[in-house]
Amino acid sequence: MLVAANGMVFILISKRNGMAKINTQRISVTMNTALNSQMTKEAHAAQIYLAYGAWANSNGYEGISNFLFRHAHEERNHMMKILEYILDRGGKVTIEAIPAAEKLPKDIQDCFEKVFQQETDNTKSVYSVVKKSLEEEDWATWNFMQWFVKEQIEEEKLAMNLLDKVKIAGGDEASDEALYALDRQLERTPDEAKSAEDATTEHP
Ligand code: OFO
Repeated sequence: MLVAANGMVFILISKRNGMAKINTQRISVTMNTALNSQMTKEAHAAQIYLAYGAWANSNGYEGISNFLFRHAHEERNHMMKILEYILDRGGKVTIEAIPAAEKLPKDIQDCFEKVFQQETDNTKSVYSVVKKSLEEEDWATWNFMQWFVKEQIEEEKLAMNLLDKVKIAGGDEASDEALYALDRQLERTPDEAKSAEDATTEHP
C-alpha cells in the first residue's frame, strides 16, 4: 500500500490471478481514525445523556429526564451520520467500547453544568477533525464536518439555555416548587435550539 506523508492512501493497483484491484478508500488512514473516534465520542455523548436522564428520573424529575433521553437519541443519530460517512468514503468502521459517564450529577444545577461541559468538549473534538481535514485538503470531509460545526452552535446554545433556566429558578437555592415548574417546562422543550442563521427581525 502506498501511504503519503500526510496519511492519504494512494490508489493501489495490485495484480493477483491477473485481476487488477483498485483501492477505493477516499479518506486517509489518519482521517479514518479521527472520524471513527469522533463517531465513538458521539456514542459516548448518548451514553452520558442516558445516564443523566436515568439519574433525573430516579430523583423525581421526569420532564428533565424525558428531555435528556430525547437528547441521547439525537447523539446516536450524530454517531450514525459519521458511521455512514466513513462507509460512503470507502473507509473502515470500528465499533469500539463506549465508556460510562464519569460521574453522575449531584443536583440539577450540576447536571446542566455537566451537560454544558460535555458539549464544549465535543465542540473541541469536532474542531480538531475539521482542522485535520483542512491540513489534508480533504474538502469532502471538511464539507461534511460543517454540519457538525453548526450543530454544536445549537447544542451549546441549548446547554446555555438550561443553565439560564436553572439560574432563574434559583440555582443552588432553587425551591422545590421552582424545580417542579422547571421540570414541567423541560418536558415540552424542543431539543433543537433555534440558530442565529434562522433568525429574522420579525422572528428573532
Ligand atoms: Fe453530538 O452533539 Fe452534543 O455532543
